[in-house]
Amino acid sequence: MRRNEVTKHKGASMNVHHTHSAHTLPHARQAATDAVAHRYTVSVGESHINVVLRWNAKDRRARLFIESNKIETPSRYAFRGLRDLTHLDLRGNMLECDCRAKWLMSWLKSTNATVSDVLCAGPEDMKGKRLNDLATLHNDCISTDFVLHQSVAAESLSVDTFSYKNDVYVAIAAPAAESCLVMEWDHIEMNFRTYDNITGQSIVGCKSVIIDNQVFVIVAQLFGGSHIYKFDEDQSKFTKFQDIEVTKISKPNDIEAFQIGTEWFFVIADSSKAGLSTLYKWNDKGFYSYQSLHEWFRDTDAEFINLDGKAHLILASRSQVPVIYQWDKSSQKFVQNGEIPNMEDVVAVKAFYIKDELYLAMTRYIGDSKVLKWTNKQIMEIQALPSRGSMIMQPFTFKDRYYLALGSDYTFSQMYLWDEEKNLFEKFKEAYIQAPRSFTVVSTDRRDFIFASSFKGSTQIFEHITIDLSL
Ligand SMILES: [Ca+2]
Repeated sequence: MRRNEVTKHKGASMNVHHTHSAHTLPHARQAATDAVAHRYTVSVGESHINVVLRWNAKDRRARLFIESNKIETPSRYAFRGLRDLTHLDLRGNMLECDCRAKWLMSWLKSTNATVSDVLCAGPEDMKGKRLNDLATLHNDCISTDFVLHQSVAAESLSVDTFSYKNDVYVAIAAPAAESCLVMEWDHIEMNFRTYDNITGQSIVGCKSVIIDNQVFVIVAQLFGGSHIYKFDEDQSKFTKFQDIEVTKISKPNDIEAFQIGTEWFFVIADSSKAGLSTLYKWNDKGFYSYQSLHEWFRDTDAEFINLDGKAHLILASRSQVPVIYQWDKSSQKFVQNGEIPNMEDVVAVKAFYIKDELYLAMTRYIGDSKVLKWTNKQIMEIQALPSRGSMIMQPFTFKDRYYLALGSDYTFSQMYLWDEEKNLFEKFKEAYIQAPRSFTVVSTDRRDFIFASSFKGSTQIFEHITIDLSL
């Protein structure tokens, strides 16, 4: 009697009863086809599975019939070793077409065997579909997570990143350490390591700008004025490049750097009653104050948006709703041309795109932070997210997934994930960060990180990882 691969399962934990074998087939038929059939009942717990394997030695064809059982999730090793399988009948089973069936979907595409209809019995949204026809299962059965990669023992406010000559750097404003901590990605250790320390006094912001292949870091301080440092390649460190004229700045809260046409600018948002948010312009020798914006408004954040080729600037403030400026080409200045109504007391504003549509994330310390959609000169509220002591709500994208990190000074910070069907952000994960002030995305060596700054603890670096749910 010929043995075949199925009998190898005899040693497994399944209880196999060999109920019929070759000699039970009519002699005439066996002679004609030189085929043998093995019929098994495989008992797995309370269930019994009927298996018939027909093997034809002449043409080396194997036909496997496991139809009309209650198979829900066949093992990915089920057909391993059955190289000569030419027919597979899986009809009448109770197949669960969840991620565990992904291998079967792929196998159906690659096998040369003739396979019966493989109908899904579940989950609910898959009922009645032919697995043979499907190309993907549940977002390709990929899930994601954020895991702690590294902690930096420094309290921090802003975090900014730049790349220079194939290396990736991060500039962290660390007020307690009195420095802009410059870190570099170490391609060998796979960690961020300290590269340089730009020392200062009460540093609240470190913003990098690369102009004509030169790296500058704008260092905003509460006391002692603000300065610009330049990367000195010979010394492999940053050296002071210029002092910024700050007569109108008294409490810098944010720095935003951007280009309009070929010209470089940065704006400092000033959050004191006595200060003025100020626009600075690059003139090939340095940055010089160019335009005063928004007097007496305790500004919290500036955001630059290039909308249909037109430069816009949004300034959020403690004392009124956010205002929108547009760049006026003839006067070469920003001109106020609108505001965002019903949005008092915004502490941070971030613009982001989801599939070419422009959105704004408006952070509020207490009450609801808001997601707004900006279409054809109209700004509409899309979603309200409860804020508990929130200083930052940061949109970001990894691997075509859109996230929103909403910080909290009182409780866990929330990571939200964009739901493409609902067109809303859904809760995704919580992370505990003491007094988060910024979330900054850094990608290097095909790895994605998010730096969570902390005003009262260590700066935490989370890595975005993907998980294959079909395994
Ligand atoms: Ca900003």
